[in-house]
Amino acid sequence: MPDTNVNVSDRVTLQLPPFWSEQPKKAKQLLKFEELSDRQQASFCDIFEAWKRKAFGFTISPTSESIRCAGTYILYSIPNESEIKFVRDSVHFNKMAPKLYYNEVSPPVRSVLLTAKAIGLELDLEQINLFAGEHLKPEYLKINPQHTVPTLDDDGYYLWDSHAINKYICEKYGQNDSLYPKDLHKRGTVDQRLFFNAGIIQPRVGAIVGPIIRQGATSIPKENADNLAAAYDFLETFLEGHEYIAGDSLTIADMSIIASLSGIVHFVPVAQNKHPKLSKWMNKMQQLPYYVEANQVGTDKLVGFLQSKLA
Ligand SMILES: N[C@@H](CCC(=O)N[C@@H](CS)C(=O)NCC(=O)O)C(=O)O
Repeated sequence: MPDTNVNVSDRVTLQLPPFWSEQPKKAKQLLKFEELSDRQQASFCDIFEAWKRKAFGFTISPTSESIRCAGTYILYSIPNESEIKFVRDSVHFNKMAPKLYYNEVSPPVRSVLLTAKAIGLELDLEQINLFAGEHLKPEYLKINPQHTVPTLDDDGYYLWDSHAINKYICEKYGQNDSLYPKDLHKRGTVDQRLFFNAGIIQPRVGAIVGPIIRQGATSIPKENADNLAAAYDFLETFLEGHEYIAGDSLTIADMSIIASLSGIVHFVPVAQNKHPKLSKWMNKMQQLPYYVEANQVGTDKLVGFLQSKLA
């Protein structure tokens, strides 16, 4: 951390580390974050964090990194080469939290909630009542003609499908690439697991849950349960020699797959003897500090609902 000298007032002055003098002289001129060198951007983020802590306490988010990535201009002036002045009014925190149309009962929604928590991204949550058909209203169809949740609204850019959203928010708002690695081989494996979730797990879970929710089914056909259990077998092999679904560290593949499985395993159990690695991984995921809020609450609602419908 560079030395910072923070005075909280409408204009906040911070001491700059010496290398800031590399900045071509633009005295008293307002600059855009994008105009800084990489080194200055990194330093600015540290300084900005310190300023936020002092000015607003620890809870404010999104992070300085996300402000940078959001392309929001942070205006400042350099009246001399050793200090920086923030113009508080020019930093619009509230405008910057992307909106997520969501319903926590939905597994793909919960995968996004998990990812957002992991990268410290605050989301402006807007509840969509699927049972009341709010996702079929014209205003929702306008932003997502596929009428699914989750849908992200990032300053007027609309994106749906949880896998696409998770990749997007990690790239744009993540502090580093740990959840969605830039290394091609690591990323390739994460993508493969995401497609496995989208192409194999989600449809197999949907084949069980859909008829219960939409067609009044009161039991789970054995064939559908077996199909899903076969996907558990694949996951068991993915975890061979690895702690996480796509390798040795937590990625968005873990978020997607835990959100898909956490509810349905109450009805199509993961067998401890047949799937020891999958069981262990699920237990580990439950230890994430934000797990209860981001995934457990919605899972419990889904499980309760399904239980009430099954004979
Ligand atoms: N592949 C999509 C699946 C999204 C999806 O099917 N969401 C369900 C809730 S779990 C939904 O919105 N269903 C309402 C509909 O399809 O009309 C994703 O990962 O986001």
